[in-house]
Amino acid sequence: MIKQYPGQFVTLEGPEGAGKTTQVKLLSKYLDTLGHRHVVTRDPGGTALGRQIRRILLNPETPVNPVTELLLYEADRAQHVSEVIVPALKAGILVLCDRYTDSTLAYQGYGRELDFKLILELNEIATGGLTPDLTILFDIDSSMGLARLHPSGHDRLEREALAFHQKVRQGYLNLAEQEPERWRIIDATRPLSLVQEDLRKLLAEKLSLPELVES
Ligand code: T5A
Repeated sequence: MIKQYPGQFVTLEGPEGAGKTTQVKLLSKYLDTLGHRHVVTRDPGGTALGRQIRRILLNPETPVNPVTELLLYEADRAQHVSEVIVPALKAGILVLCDRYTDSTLAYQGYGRELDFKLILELNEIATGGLTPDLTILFDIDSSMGLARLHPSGHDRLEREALAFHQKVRQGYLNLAEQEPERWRIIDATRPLSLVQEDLRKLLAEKLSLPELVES
Protein backbone atom coordinates (compact mmCIF):
# COMPACT_ATOMS: atom_id res chain seq x y z
CA MET A 1 0.00 0.00 0.00
CA ILE A 2 1.32 3.47 -0.90
CA LYS A 3 1.26 5.99 1.95
CA GLN A 4 -0.61 8.95 0.56
CA TYR A 5 -0.53 11.60 3.34
CA PRO A 6 1.34 12.14 6.63
CA GLY A 7 -1.81 11.51 8.73
CA GLN A 8 -3.13 8.00 9.36
CA PHE A 9 -6.55 6.97 8.13
CA VAL A 10 -8.58 4.37 10.02
CA THR A 11 -12.07 3.26 9.04
CA LEU A 12 -14.54 1.39 11.23
CA GLU A 13 -16.98 -0.94 9.56
CA GLY A 14 -19.64 -3.44 10.50
CA PRO A 15 -23.27 -4.49 10.29
CA GLU A 16 -26.04 -2.70 12.21
CA GLY A 17 -25.65 -2.54 15.98
CA ALA A 18 -22.03 -3.70 15.97
CA GLY A 19 -21.08 -0.87 18.33
CA LYS A 20 -18.66 1.14 16.13
CA THR A 21 -20.03 4.49 17.19
CA THR A 22 -19.85 3.63 20.88
CA GLN A 23 -16.29 2.34 20.50
CA VAL A 24 -14.97 5.27 18.51
CA LYS A 25 -16.33 7.67 21.15
CA LEU A 26 -14.54 5.74 23.90
CA LEU A 27 -11.34 5.66 21.87
CA SER A 28 -11.55 9.38 21.13
CA LYS A 29 -11.88 10.20 24.85
CA TYR A 30 -8.83 8.07 25.54
CA LEU A 31 -6.82 9.71 22.76
CA ASP A 32 -7.76 13.10 24.28
CA THR A 33 -6.32 12.03 27.62
CA LEU A 34 -3.08 11.12 25.80
CA GLY A 35 -3.11 14.43 23.93
CA HIS A 36 -3.07 12.55 20.61
CA ARG A 37 -4.52 14.74 17.84
CA HIS A 38 -7.30 13.06 15.91
CA VAL A 39 -10.54 13.70 14.07
CA VAL A 40 -13.65 11.54 14.45
CA THR A 41 -15.99 11.69 11.52
CA ARG A 42 -18.65 9.61 9.82
CA ASP A 43 -19.94 8.55 6.47
CA PRO A 44 -22.64 9.56 5.59
CA GLY A 45 -22.96 12.94 7.31
CA GLY A 46 -19.44 14.20 7.98
CA THR A 47 -20.07 17.64 6.44
CA ALA A 48 -22.92 20.21 6.38
CA LEU A 49 -23.92 19.02 2.91
CA GLY A 50 -23.50 15.40 3.99
CA ARG A 51 -25.86 15.87 6.94
CA GLN A 52 -28.59 16.91 4.49
CA ILE A 53 -27.85 13.88 2.28
CA ARG A 54 -27.84 11.64 5.37
CA ARG A 55 -31.35 12.80 6.33
CA ILE A 56 -32.63 11.89 2.86
CA LEU A 57 -30.87 8.51 2.87
CA LEU A 58 -32.06 7.36 6.27
CA ASN A 59 -35.62 8.73 6.18
CA PRO A 60 -37.90 5.66 6.27
CA GLU A 61 -40.78 7.65 4.72
CA THR A 62 -38.99 8.33 1.41
CA PRO A 63 -38.55 5.51 -1.12
CA VAL A 64 -35.08 5.54 -2.69
CA ASN A 65 -34.14 3.63 -5.84
CA PRO A 66 -30.97 1.50 -5.31
CA VAL A 67 -28.93 3.42 -7.90
CA THR A 68 -30.09 6.73 -6.45
CA GLU A 69 -29.06 5.42 -3.03
CA LEU A 70 -25.60 4.49 -4.34
CA LEU A 71 -25.12 7.92 -5.93
CA LEU A 72 -26.22 9.73 -2.77
CA TYR A 73 -23.70 7.81 -0.63
CA GLU A 74 -20.99 8.61 -3.15
CA ALA A 75 -21.99 12.29 -3.34
CA ASP A 76 -21.76 12.53 0.45
CA ARG A 77 -18.36 10.82 0.31
CA ALA A 78 -16.89 13.10 -2.38
CA GLN A 79 -17.71 16.13 -0.21
CA HIS A 80 -16.52 14.43 2.96
CA VAL A 81 -13.15 13.36 1.55
CA SER A 82 -12.35 16.76 0.07
CA GLU A 83 -13.70 18.91 2.92
CA VAL A 84 -12.73 16.90 6.02
CA ILE A 85 -10.62 13.79 5.52
CA VAL A 86 -7.89 14.91 3.13
CA PRO A 87 -7.21 18.25 4.88
CA ALA A 88 -6.81 16.43 8.22
CA LEU A 89 -4.52 13.77 6.73
CA LYS A 90 -2.43 16.45 5.01
CA ALA A 91 -2.05 18.14 8.40
CA GLY A 92 -0.72 14.86 9.81
CA ILE A 93 -3.80 14.18 11.94
CA LEU A 94 -5.18 10.71 12.67
CA VAL A 95 -8.63 10.34 11.09
CA LEU A 96 -11.12 7.83 12.56
CA CYS A 97 -14.00 7.43 10.15
CA ASP A 98 -17.21 5.60 11.07
CA ARG A 99 -17.95 3.79 7.75
CA TYR A 100 -16.38 4.50 4.36
CA THR A 101 -16.14 2.88 0.90
CA ASP A 102 -16.42 -0.67 2.24
CA SER A 103 -19.91 0.11 3.55
CA THR A 104 -20.96 0.75 -0.04
CA LEU A 105 -19.48 -2.56 -1.17
CA ALA A 106 -21.18 -4.38 1.72
CA TYR A 107 -24.62 -2.67 1.60
CA GLN A 108 -25.09 -1.66 -2.05
CA GLY A 109 -22.88 -4.44 -3.47
CA TYR A 110 -23.59 -7.52 -1.36
CA GLY A 111 -26.88 -6.26 0.13
CA ARG A 112 -28.59 -4.63 -2.87
CA GLU A 113 -26.61 -6.70 -5.39
CA LEU A 114 -25.58 -3.70 -7.50
CA ASP A 115 -22.64 -4.15 -9.87
CA PHE A 116 -19.32 -4.26 -7.96
CA LYS A 117 -17.36 -2.79 -10.85
CA LEU A 118 -19.66 0.23 -10.88
CA ILE A 119 -19.32 0.65 -7.10
CA LEU A 120 -15.53 0.38 -7.27
CA GLU A 121 -15.43 3.02 -10.02
CA LEU A 122 -17.69 5.38 -8.08
CA ASN A 123 -15.69 4.82 -4.89
CA GLU A 124 -12.57 5.75 -6.82
CA ILE A 125 -14.18 8.91 -8.25
CA ALA A 126 -15.57 10.01 -4.87
CA THR A 127 -12.33 9.45 -2.95
CA GLY A 128 -9.68 10.13 -5.58
CA GLY A 129 -8.36 6.69 -4.67
CA LEU A 130 -7.87 7.45 -0.96
CA THR A 131 -7.57 4.09 0.81
CA PRO A 132 -7.58 3.55 4.59
CA ASP A 133 -4.33 2.52 6.30
CA LEU A 134 -6.39 0.25 8.52
CA THR A 135 -10.00 -0.94 8.40
CA ILE A 136 -11.52 -2.57 11.45
CA LEU A 137 -14.51 -4.84 11.05
CA PHE A 138 -16.72 -5.00 14.15
CA ASP A 139 -18.24 -8.37 13.44
CA ILE A 140 -21.57 -9.44 14.87
CA ASP A 141 -24.35 -11.82 13.88
CA SER A 142 -27.06 -9.74 12.19
CA SER A 143 -29.90 -10.80 14.52
CA MET A 144 -27.82 -9.93 17.57
CA GLY A 145 -26.80 -6.56 16.11
CA LEU A 146 -30.35 -5.62 15.14
CA ALA A 147 -31.61 -6.64 18.59
CA ARG A 148 -29.28 -4.03 20.13
CA LEU A 149 -30.98 -1.19 18.27
CA HIS A 150 -33.81 0.73 19.90
CA PRO A 151 -37.07 -0.91 18.73
CA SER A 152 -38.67 2.46 17.89
CA GLY A 153 -37.23 4.74 15.26
CA HIS A 154 -35.38 2.31 13.01
CA ASP A 155 -34.03 4.17 9.96
CA ARG A 156 -34.64 3.19 6.34
CA LEU A 157 -31.67 0.80 6.12
CA GLU A 158 -32.25 -0.74 9.55
CA ARG A 159 -35.80 -1.63 8.44
CA GLU A 160 -34.51 -3.92 5.70
CA ALA A 161 -35.23 -7.67 6.09
CA LEU A 162 -32.93 -9.89 8.14
CA ALA A 163 -31.81 -11.62 4.90
CA PHE A 164 -30.49 -8.29 3.61
CA HIS A 165 -28.48 -7.70 6.79
CA GLN A 166 -27.12 -11.25 6.66
CA LYS A 167 -25.83 -10.63 3.12
CA VAL A 168 -24.20 -7.41 4.34
CA ARG A 169 -22.47 -9.20 7.19
CA GLN A 170 -21.21 -12.00 4.93
CA GLY A 171 -20.10 -9.34 2.45
CA TYR A 172 -17.95 -7.71 5.11
CA LEU A 173 -16.33 -11.03 5.96
CA ASN A 174 -15.57 -11.60 2.26
CA LEU A 175 -14.06 -8.13 1.90
CA ALA A 176 -11.86 -8.67 4.95
CA GLU A 177 -10.70 -12.01 3.58
CA GLN A 178 -9.79 -10.48 0.22
CA GLU A 179 -7.50 -7.81 1.75
CA PRO A 180 -6.08 -9.24 4.97
CA GLU A 181 -3.27 -6.68 5.07
CA ARG A 182 -5.67 -3.75 5.46
CA TRP A 183 -8.44 -5.40 7.52
CA ARG A 184 -8.60 -6.54 11.13
CA ILE A 185 -11.65 -8.21 12.65
CA ILE A 186 -12.92 -7.67 16.19
CA ASP A 187 -15.53 -9.93 17.79
CA ALA A 188 -18.09 -7.23 18.60
CA THR A 189 -20.43 -9.54 20.52
CA ARG A 190 -18.36 -9.21 23.71
CA PRO A 191 -18.68 -6.60 26.49
CA LEU A 192 -17.79 -2.98 25.66
CA SER A 193 -14.56 -2.93 27.66
CA LEU A 194 -13.10 -6.01 25.93
CA VAL A 195 -13.97 -4.67 22.49
CA GLN A 196 -12.29 -1.37 23.42
CA GLU A 197 -9.20 -3.20 24.60
CA ASP A 198 -8.92 -5.02 21.24
CA LEU A 199 -9.45 -1.79 19.33
CA ARG A 200 -6.61 -0.04 21.16
CA LYS A 201 -4.30 -3.01 20.70
CA LEU A 202 -4.95 -3.11 16.96
CA LEU A 203 -4.30 0.60 16.55
CA ALA A 204 -1.18 0.38 18.68
CA GLU A 205 0.23 -2.45 16.55
CA LYS A 206 -0.82 -1.45 13.07
CA LEU A 207 -0.22 2.29 13.39
CA SER A 208 2.82 2.16 15.67
CA LEU A 209 1.08 3.95 18.54
CA PRO A 210 2.45 2.01 21.54
CA GLU A 211 1.20 4.66 23.96
CA LEU A 212 -2.33 3.37 23.33
CA VAL A 213 -1.67 0.24 25.35
CA GLU A 214 1.31 1.19 27.49
CA SER A 215 -0.16 4.02 29.54
N1 T5A B 1 -24.69 2.75 4.52
C1 T5A B 1 -23.62 3.54 4.85
C2 T5A B 1 -24.84 2.23 3.23
O1 T5A B 1 -25.83 1.55 2.94
N2 T5A B 1 -23.88 2.52 2.31
C3 T5A B 1 -22.81 3.31 2.57
O2 T5A B 1 -21.97 3.56 1.68
C4 T5A B 1 -22.67 3.85 3.91
C5 T5A B 1 -21.50 4.73 4.24
C6 T5A B 1 -25.80 4.66 8.15
C7 T5A B 1 -26.55 3.63 7.37
O3 T5A B 1 -26.17 3.74 6.02
C8 T5A B 1 -25.73 2.50 5.52
C9 T5A B 1 -25.28 1.74 6.74
C10 T5A B 1 -26.22 2.21 7.81
O4 T5A B 1 -27.40 1.45 7.73
P1 T5A B 1 -25.79 5.07 10.72
O5 T5A B 1 -26.79 5.56 11.69
O6 T5A B 1 -24.54 5.85 10.53
O7 T5A B 1 -26.50 4.91 9.31
O8 T5A B 1 -25.58 3.54 10.99
P2 T5A B 1 -24.55 2.79 11.84
O9 T5A B 1 -23.17 3.11 11.41
O10 T5A B 1 -24.97 1.35 11.75
O11 T5A B 1 -24.69 3.37 13.25
P3 T5A B 1 -25.30 2.80 14.50
O12 T5A B 1 -25.03 3.86 15.49
O13 T5A B 1 -26.71 2.39 14.27
O14 T5A B 1 -24.51 1.43 14.79
P4 T5A B 1 -23.16 1.15 15.50
O15 T5A B 1 -22.31 2.35 15.42
O16 T5A B 1 -22.56 -0.09 15.01
O17 T5A B 1 -23.60 0.84 16.99
P5 T5A B 1 -23.71 1.76 18.27
O18 T5A B 1 -22.39 2.02 18.85
O19 T5A B 1 -24.59 2.92 17.99
O20 T5A B 1 -24.43 0.73 19.24
C11 T5A B 1 -25.75 0.29 18.98
C12 T5A B 1 -26.42 -0.12 20.32
O21 T5A B 1 -25.72 -1.25 20.83
C13 T5A B 1 -25.20 -0.99 22.14
C14 T5A B 1 -25.12 0.54 22.25
O22 T5A B 1 -25.20 0.98 23.56
C15 T5A B 1 -26.32 0.96 21.40
O23 T5A B 1 -27.48 0.91 22.17
N3 T5A B 1 -23.89 -1.64 22.22
C16 T5A B 1 -23.63 -2.74 22.91
N4 T5A B 1 -24.42 -3.51 23.69
C17 T5A B 1 -23.83 -4.60 24.27
N5 T5A B 1 -22.52 -4.93 24.09
C18 T5A B 1 -21.70 -4.19 23.36
N6 T5A B 1 -20.42 -4.53 23.20
C19 T5A B 1 -22.27 -3.03 22.71
N7 T5A B 1 -21.74 -2.09 21.88
C20 T5A B 1 -22.74 -1.24 21.58
